[in-house]
Amino acid sequence: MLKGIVLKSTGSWYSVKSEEGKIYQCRVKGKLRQNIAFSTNPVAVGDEVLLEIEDEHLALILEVLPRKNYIIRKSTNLSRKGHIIASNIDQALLLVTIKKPKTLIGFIDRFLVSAEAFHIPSILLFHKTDQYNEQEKEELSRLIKVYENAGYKCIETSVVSGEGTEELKKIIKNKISLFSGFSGAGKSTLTNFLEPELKLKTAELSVQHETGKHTTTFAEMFPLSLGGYIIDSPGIRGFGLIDMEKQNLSHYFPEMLKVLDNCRFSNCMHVNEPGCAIKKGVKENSISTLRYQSYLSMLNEDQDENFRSDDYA
Ligand SMILES: Nc1nc2c(ncn2[C@@H]2O[C@H](COP(=O)(O)OP(=O)(O)OP(=O)(O)O)[C@@H](O)[C@H]2O)c(=O)[nH]1
Ligand SMILES: [Mg+2]
Ligand SMILES: [Zn+2]
Repeated sequence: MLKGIVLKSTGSWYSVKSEEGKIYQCRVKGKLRQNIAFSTNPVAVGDEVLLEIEDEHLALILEVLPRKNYIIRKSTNLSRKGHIIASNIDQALLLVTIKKPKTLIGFIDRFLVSAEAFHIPSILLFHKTDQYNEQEKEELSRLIKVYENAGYKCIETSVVSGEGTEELKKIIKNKISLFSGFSGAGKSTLTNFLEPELKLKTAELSVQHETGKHTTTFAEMFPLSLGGYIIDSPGIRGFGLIDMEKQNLSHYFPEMLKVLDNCRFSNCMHVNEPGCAIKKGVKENSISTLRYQSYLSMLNEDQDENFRSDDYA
């Protein structure tokens, strides 16, 4: 039996690169489907799989090997199941733009919380820096401070000016990195910039709404000439958290995790309790109000609502 890694999934067909470096078009053996109950996709990009070779180009996926980690989001607001965006990744690179499109704070924080929960390091790419005027640049600086203060690495990038792209190359070299973010944030453009041969499809934003057109429809993993892989993925609109213990939510905010041992009550939810170290941090500005508000909104939403809350509709 041959081992391989899933490069692309289009629903029922998968492109898998075998250990020997050959690409096979694969289907899943029927039985596999019931094995993973919580996800709507039994096989995700980045999965390590066992193959049964059928001919030179075709194979069957017999088994998905245990995942080191994965990024999952709820498929619909009514579902308890989630869609695995990618697995076995070294880092998630989240593209953030404050206009064209406007990335919502609630989305950024839900994404980061989800990545923390699965121990995936996240880096924020504040992209399209060439498009901002002075006032927007100030707004951007304030936002960057919020996330640096929370403990995240932040890089300002642009494919127009080239800003940050050398630093980005150093970060992605020899790693498996997932590009995520709103539709139109520039994930495919940035992937093309890093690997021009790919010529991935990109599209201008819709003029009326300044939102993306969901150009990329399937996640796909691309080898980089400088070593490592990029996973380009479809733009996300809302990010629903999968079954998370509310009691543990603050553990997934690194700046809160650092101080929560100092709360007077060990079961403090950091809302109304006296002697709360997190609320003290917010008051003293060592914890950002924006982040704390995100925390509260995630805490108060029921699981079904939070898929919708970031939707543009
Ligand atoms: N000004 C500017 N525009 C950029 C930059 N990067 C990407 N864009 C533009 O942003 C638009 C959307 O880019 P895409 O790469 O298609 O965005 P995407 O994130 O892949 O979108 P989906 O596939 O829909 O999720 C295109 O018109 C790009 O030319 C940048 O650094 N600066
Ligand atoms: Mg795209
Ligand atoms: Zn507290």
